[in-house]
Amino acid sequence: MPASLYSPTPAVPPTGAPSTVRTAVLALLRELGMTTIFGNPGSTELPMFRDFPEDFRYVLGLQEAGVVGMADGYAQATRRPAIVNLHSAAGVGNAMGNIFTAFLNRTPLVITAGQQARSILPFDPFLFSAQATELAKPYVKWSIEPARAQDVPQALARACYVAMQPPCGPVLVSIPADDWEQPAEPVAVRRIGTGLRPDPVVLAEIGDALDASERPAIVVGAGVDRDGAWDDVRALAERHSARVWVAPMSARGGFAEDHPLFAGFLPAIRERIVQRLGGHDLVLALGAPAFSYHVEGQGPHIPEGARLCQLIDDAHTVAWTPVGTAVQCSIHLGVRDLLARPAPATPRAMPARRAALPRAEPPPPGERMSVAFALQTLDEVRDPGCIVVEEAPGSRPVMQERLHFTRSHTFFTMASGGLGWGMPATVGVALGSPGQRVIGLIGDGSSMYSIQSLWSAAQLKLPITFLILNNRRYAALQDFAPVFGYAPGETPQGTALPDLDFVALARGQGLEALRVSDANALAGVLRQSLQGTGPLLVEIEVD
Ligand SMILES: Cc1ncc(C[n+]2csc(CCOP(=O)(O)OP(=O)(O)O)c2C)c(N)n1
Ligand SMILES: [Mg+2]
Repeated sequence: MPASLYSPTPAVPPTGAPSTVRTAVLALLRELGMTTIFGNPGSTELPMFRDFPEDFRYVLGLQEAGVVGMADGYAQATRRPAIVNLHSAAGVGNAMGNIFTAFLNRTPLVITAGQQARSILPFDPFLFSAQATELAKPYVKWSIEPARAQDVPQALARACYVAMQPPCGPVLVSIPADDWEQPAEPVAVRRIGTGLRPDPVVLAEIGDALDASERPAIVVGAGVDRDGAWDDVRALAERHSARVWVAPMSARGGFAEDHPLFAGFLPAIRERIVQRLGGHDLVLALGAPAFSYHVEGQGPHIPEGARLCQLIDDAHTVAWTPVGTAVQCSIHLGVRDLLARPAPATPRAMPARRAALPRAEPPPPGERMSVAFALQTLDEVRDPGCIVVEEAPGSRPVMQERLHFTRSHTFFTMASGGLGWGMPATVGVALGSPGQRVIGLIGDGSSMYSIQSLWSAAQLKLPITFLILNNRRYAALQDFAPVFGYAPGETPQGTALPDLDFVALARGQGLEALRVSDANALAGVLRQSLQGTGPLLVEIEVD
């Protein structure tokens, strides 16, 4: 179940002091449990943080992409909304890629952006934001620059409730610098329901279709894990002997990969999805778009003769899904409703288990190890309870074969495809998961989009193992080249990444670091790197 977010206690200012925008906002955030503020400050934010209360924590990111990425990871790990503070148009601009990602991740983020003082706004002042509420659109669910200073606390409360309504996502409040000292009434925290029960008539149709199906498949998306529906989905799959696929580009796991019903991962290519789902007469998509495509495709979206049914919390996705029956709902509530129906009288036969993969071999002497070997080794040495945050696009298909996730809340990546999220998200997930080791599994190219996150990890002394898969290139783009008509062996421009020294980059930001090139040494290095209490970086030289 998602955490219940709101207590019905009114927020009150410190006794005796006049209530200002600042005291009302801080009291509101305190009541909402949002006392960790992710930010990168500028002059317009300095008034916000005067007399910063001791029970609040400011988490500094050295570039705004990292600030939002950290907040995203933290919100996902804690299952609560996170608050972000950015500096004016420049800060929001730097953050935009990860705001886009938070929008697609469905992460509830309340972003405050500093604005110049109201009295000088008519004169296009230095570091103002011309159209502050438009800047982050369309990747915020709601944005506002309140008409009056005294409306700021109320706007923040509303922003928080909007962020938490399914589908969750980022919202933005632009706050002029001179507002903070102005008088404002405290805002009482309200109790807000955030679950969506499915339309019972459509749910019954979907349940009937599932009961009538001879060979059902379930496709799980990030919505399953996000919504705390992992165990219910397993129960549903077992009841119906349904094979379970992970949706294309899913940002979270949704089903134990060692379960006999686990079927594998769907690629983001229409024809291949249809081919892999071939033989199923019903496809039940849970918390997943059906489907996310990465390249053009032709023909049907599902196998001929099959029916698509979908449970998803997003009305837009319901609307664009090209075929079948869909119902908007919270996944845990929808799946519970399916489970509340009587089980089929005669259980279906269990489908065949998927074949095991041959082991990846170490490289011949003098050659770099394969990603398959590196990730197989990681799979063998890490505790399955360890959390992995991944952003290594070219290695993703190999990871899906070699690194197995079997528990809820242990795998995070981004839904958007926008690089620069993984490094800071690793930091945010670790900050939001006390007592757990977090692995950041990041490509050499991806890590460089927000490499400053290493500094935040070092300052916060978080138990993170950054594993940089250094193949000295943008492999994903090189692998993709033939799809776009490149001749075999032709290398696309701008895809070679020579001379990056990740050990030096880490040490320069206060992190311990080491490089491993010897496949025989890898297991020992990894084992060691997963112990201890602080962060460290291991650069793995891969092919
Ligand atoms: C913000 C952003 N810029 C560029 C891209 C295009 N892109 C997709 S994958 C990729 C390469 C990533 O390289 P790396 O992290 O080294 O992983 P590898 O492909 O080598 O496994 C690039 C540049 C993107 N997805 N997002
Ligand atoms: Mg690379």
